[in-house]
Amino acid sequence: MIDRRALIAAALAAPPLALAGRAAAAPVTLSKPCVISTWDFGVAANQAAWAVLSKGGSALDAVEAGARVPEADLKNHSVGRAGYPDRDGHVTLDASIMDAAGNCGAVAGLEHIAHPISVARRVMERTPHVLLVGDGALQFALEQGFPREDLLTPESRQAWQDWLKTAKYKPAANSEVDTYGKGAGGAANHDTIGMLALDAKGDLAGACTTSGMAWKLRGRVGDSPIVGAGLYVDGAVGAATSTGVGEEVIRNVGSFLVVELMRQGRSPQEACEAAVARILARKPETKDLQVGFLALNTKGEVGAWSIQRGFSYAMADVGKQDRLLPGGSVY
Ligand code: SD4
Repeated sequence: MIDRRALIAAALAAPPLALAGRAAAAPVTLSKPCVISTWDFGVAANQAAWAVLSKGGSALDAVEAGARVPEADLKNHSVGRAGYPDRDGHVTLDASIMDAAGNCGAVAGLEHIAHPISVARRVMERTPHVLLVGDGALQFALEQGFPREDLLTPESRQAWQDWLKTAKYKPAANSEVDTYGKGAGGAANHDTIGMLALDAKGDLAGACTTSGMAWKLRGRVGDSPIVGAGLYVDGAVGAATSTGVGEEVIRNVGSFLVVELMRQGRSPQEACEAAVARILARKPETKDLQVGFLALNTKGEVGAWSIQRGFSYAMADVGKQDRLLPGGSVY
């Protein structure tokens, strides 16, 4: 007799035919050291990370240096300064950082500090904790000497005021690309940079930083500062990061899932595809949203896959430092 539980388990494990997806770019293997990042603005971030890696620097230093680039970029309305605010006009930032040994630090709902990734690193290195939130994260950052600044630029304020006219909240897929470099009035309401690096010594590290969903409810925290959701690194296996609607990633502990699938023998590409399939299988409505995963293993093999077309990722190694590729997607 057929084991019903085994059948259900098999159905959940394998994506239905309809989810077979568009062809991914041919799997890429980078040489050590290397760095990969989400979205078009990952190219500039990778170049800063490459400056560290190419001199023999650590993956951890590289991802921090790289993540600081979009955090400071006024054209980027989804990371750091100039990020779009929450529903009430507050720019609140989420970030996490993790190394090969499992050390990690994160901040969530941090206001007034332009480089949350560096505050996350201080949480990792100078406190016994992993995650600081809100006013406590701000207090810690100020104590650590980070300057207090107003991060809401005139363009982002204008975009928020335009949004207030209708105040409809609906995450838009791929806003990271659509609104990059655009001024007020963009429909963007999510964005993130996730970066994964492998250094010359063979150590992995990752960083993830975002202003989260634009126009979010005050207090909303996405996947980016949640270790295991927006970012996960296991030095013996690989690293993964995510972008898109964080709620769906948190529900499925997405980056941890990708790393665990790699641990079980899947390639980074297969692991990203399986994690997206899991999200869709558990909640079919997510087909109208965007979630993307990026993964890198200890051999330098890369994976990238998303629900919707339009996800892009950037790569740098000794061969070329400004590669930008389309990620494969289910739809
Ligand atoms: C969040 N995952 O806060 C982030 C947003 C994002 O591309 O990645 N946008 O849910």
